[in-house]
Amino acid sequence: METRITKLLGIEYPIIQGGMAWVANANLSANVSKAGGIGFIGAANAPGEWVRSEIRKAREITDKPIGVNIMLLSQYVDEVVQVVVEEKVAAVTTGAGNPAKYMQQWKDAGIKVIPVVASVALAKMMQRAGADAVVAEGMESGGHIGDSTTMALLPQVVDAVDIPVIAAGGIGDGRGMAAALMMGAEAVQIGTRFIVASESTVSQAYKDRVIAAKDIDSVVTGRSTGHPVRSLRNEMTRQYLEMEKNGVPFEELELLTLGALRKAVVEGDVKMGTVMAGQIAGLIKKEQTCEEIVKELMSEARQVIEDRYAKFVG
Ligand code: TUI
Repeated sequence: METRITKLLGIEYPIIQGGMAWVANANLSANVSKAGGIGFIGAANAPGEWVRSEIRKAREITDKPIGVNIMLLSQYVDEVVQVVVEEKVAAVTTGAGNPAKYMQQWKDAGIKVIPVVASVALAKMMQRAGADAVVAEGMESGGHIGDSTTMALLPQVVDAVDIPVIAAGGIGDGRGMAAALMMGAEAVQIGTRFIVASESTVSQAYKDRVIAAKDIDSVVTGRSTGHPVRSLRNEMTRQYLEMEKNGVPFEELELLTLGALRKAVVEGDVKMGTVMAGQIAGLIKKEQTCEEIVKELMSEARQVIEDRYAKFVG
């Protein structure tokens, strides 16, 4: 399945792994790349040297292209920007902001730049700034989200820019992938399903919580702070939403979530930790290797495209 994205990145399948904070380390990302998609190490709030060390670990696992996702609100953003240039990673995705001021130095280093956007306005701005592609991410996604759904955002972004568009948010199987391709996406970004990959090193409790999730188990906290975050409902989100409803100040709300993602991912505290996951968690029923996930996405997508074509056209 060749698209402008597979050609841009030199990969076999149009599947990119979301650069999830604390989850997307060298082991996960390298194994997605090894399976023929492309993995992105999530730099999140980590220092530059951690990112460098993960890039090098990933390169010991695979010769295939590897990317880094840069979370633009990080206090270490400037050093991470520098590290990806020095290490000459294949591609960078960015989240939670506008990466325009870093774009030229990445392009000069031959790095493909793919900002994650949640609006048409930012997508157009990124095209003008020289982006190679954009990820259009709907609010079905886990973590920090925008306001539009993938179904509404994706075709609007596809119409607004000429560069290739990658669809994200709410895609967990080949049906979702096929639908995104039908709407003009040239690849999909998958996050939640890779959390439960065999090669994912998150706590077993975190994986179990994602696998147990029902369709309506995710909630959005932090709308009042301007940084809405989707995670699976638990005691922490119950307390947070209650405090938010009562107008508790931002600083106090922050205390509840400080270090809470680490608590869930590393320590397995899925009651008071933040269990970031997308709305598609309810669809995810078992742990599989990255290779099985990539292969299954591809075969299901091909199958439904063929079946629907036969049913409606052929
Ligand atoms: O960035 C993400 N997902 C994330 S980042 C993250 S770590 C974090 N945790 C708590 C608070 C904030 C961050 C966990 N998940 N996805 C990409 C994404 N970008 N979603 C939404 C946006 C976005 C939002 C506003 C991008 C740009 C923007 O405004 C740009 C501007 O400055 O105009």
